[in-house]
Parts: sequence; C-alpha cells; structure tokens
Amino acid sequence: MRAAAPVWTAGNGCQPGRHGNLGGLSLSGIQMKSVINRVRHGLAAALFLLPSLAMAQYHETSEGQAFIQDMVEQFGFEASRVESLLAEAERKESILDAISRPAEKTLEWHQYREIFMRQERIEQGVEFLQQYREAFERAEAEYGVPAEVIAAIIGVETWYGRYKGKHRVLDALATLAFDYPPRSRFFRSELAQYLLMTREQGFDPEELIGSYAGAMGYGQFISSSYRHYAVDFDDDGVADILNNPVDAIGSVANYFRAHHWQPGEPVAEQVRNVLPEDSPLLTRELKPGLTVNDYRQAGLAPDEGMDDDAKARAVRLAGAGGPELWLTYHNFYVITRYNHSHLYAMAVFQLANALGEKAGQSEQQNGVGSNT
Ligand SMILES: [Ca+2]
Repeated sequence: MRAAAPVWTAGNGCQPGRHGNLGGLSLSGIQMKSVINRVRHGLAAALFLLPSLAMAQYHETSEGQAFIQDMVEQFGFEASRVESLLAEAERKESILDAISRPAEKTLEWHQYREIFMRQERIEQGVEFLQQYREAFERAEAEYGVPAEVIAAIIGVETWYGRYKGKHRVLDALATLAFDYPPRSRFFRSELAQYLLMTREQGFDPEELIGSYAGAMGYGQFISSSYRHYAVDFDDDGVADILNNPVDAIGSVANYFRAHHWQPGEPVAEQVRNVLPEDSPLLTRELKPGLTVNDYRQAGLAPDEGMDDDAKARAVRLAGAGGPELWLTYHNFYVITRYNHSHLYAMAVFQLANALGEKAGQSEQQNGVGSNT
C-alpha cells in the first residue's frame, strides 16, 4: 500500500463517523461507565460534562501529552498531527483481552505442532515457494537463508499472507501504549517507531492493519523491526511488507542474516534418549549454553558430524506419542529471535523441512532440475 505523498504533511484530522456511539460523540468504556454512574446518582449536572468527556481521548491524558511532546522534540513531528492521530486512535477491549493469552504459553507441543503442520499449510507453502521462486532464490543467494525457512516463517505467521491481522495498527499500539501498564513502555516506543516508519515509507498511519499487538504484513514485523530490517526487495522505492510478498521475503531473510543465521549449519535434531524433566542438561535459557560434547558425555548421540564444541541446548517436548528430546543448535536460537519460544522455533523448523521435502517431490514430478 503506497499512500499518497501528502499524508504526512497535510495533517489530516479526525474522520467523521469513525466513532459509532452517542450520535458521533466518542466515549471510551471507562468514560462511558463514569457518565452512566453520575446519571444514576442523580447528578443531572453531569450531563453538561458530556461534550468535554466526549473529546477525552489519549491526546488529552498526561501520558498522551508527554508522548506528543517527545515526538515533536525528538523527531520533529508537528504537534497537531500527532495530537490528531492520538485523538483518532480507539481503545479496543479485544486487544487487551488478546494480549493476555498467547498460544505458546497454553499449548503442549503436539497441539501446537498440529496447527502448523497441516497438509493444507504444507501444500500452500509449496505453492508460495513456486509462485515467488525468483524472489526466494535471490533472497537465499543474498542473505544465505534457505527459501523454505523464509517460507515457513511466513507460513506460521500469516499462512503465507492470508491472515495478516484485523486491527488498525494505530488502535493496537495506542491501546497497549496507554491502557496496558505491564508493557506500556515498550508499546509507547513501538507507537513512536510506527509514526516514524509510516513517515519514512509514505504510508497513512491511520490505515495500516495488523495484529492485536501491532505486528504487520506477511512476516508480522513490529514497527521497530520494520524500520531496522524491512527491505525494498523489488526495488520500487518502498519497503512494503504489508502488501508486497517480494519485499516480505527479502525482509524476513534480512532479519535472519542480521540475527546471525549461519548458512549450511544445522538447526536441530531429534535424539533417541529422553532426559528426565529435572535434568540439569535441560537448560532454561533459549540460548544454547552447553556443548555437543556435554550431551555426548551424558550418553546422547548427536549427529556424528557435529563438532564437540558446537553450542547446543536440549529441549524436551510433549509429543503426541510421549516425550521427545531434541538437540537444538545456533540456528534454532536464531529462529527464536523472531519469536521467543522454542515451540515456535520447532514449528518453523519442522514446517521448513516439510516444505523442502514436498517441494523436492513436486519438482521431481514436474521434471524441474532433471538433466533430461
Ligand atoms: Ca518494494
């Protein structure tokens, strides 16, 4: 989506009709309750407060004012422009509900795996690889990240771009920045990054759609990642990972290279033994803290080609047929830089393998890559 150039200079204000309640006046849930309570308590005078309450949005809070001032002083924004954006932002209860229950924390591995390893997701991933073959090959050559790993990330994040979120990014980030105290610092920073990113790319900040946490596009980049890692991979002058799969493919690959993906190195392997749940060899940190030799000494048998001093971390997972033990390596850790969860990284790894296998099969069937 390439927005018209004047978006960031015209300072377009509140769109009429965006707020549905009270005949065009807007009230957040808390403000509404407060009005109702006052009316219930017979304070007729409260009715006179309606017009001013109606305008009381994030831009009128002290936090909102501090945010506006920061954007002006640090980044040279026009105060009126930031103010009108905060006035336009809507508090969404559904966003506050959603942030409290991420799937990684409530599902067992075999349940999580089932979501991402469905036949349909594998088949559509192969189609995605074929459809954008040129971009994948170029990304692999330029960044050293296998095509199927890039495709698996996009497959896990958004089902190859089919589900990129349904919230306005402005609403998501403002709601979490100003109404979610546990992470308000982080989301205020992301809101600032969002305004910077949309200014840089020429997008309208009122228009972009993303996840409940403000993640955008095929690879679900948050605003700071967008600014750091998104690339204009089709060279049309804008890094658009929201609507342009070629830019998204290059951007995911760039993210992995920036987080030190090692081309040709292994990701993870399953070993036959299973360590007890309380084994000291099951380290807590996602970053591999032990070595292949430590696990060899404990009687596990990693691939013979693995160097003794290669960093490794054993992960015990609740598989459908009982506990599984995996040795994970540096590149597995790199996948967790995308989403800090070993279930997530394992899903990406296994989906990438499935895509690689399936793509290989269909190439053989179609005679691609054969010598005849
Ligand atoms: Ca582009």
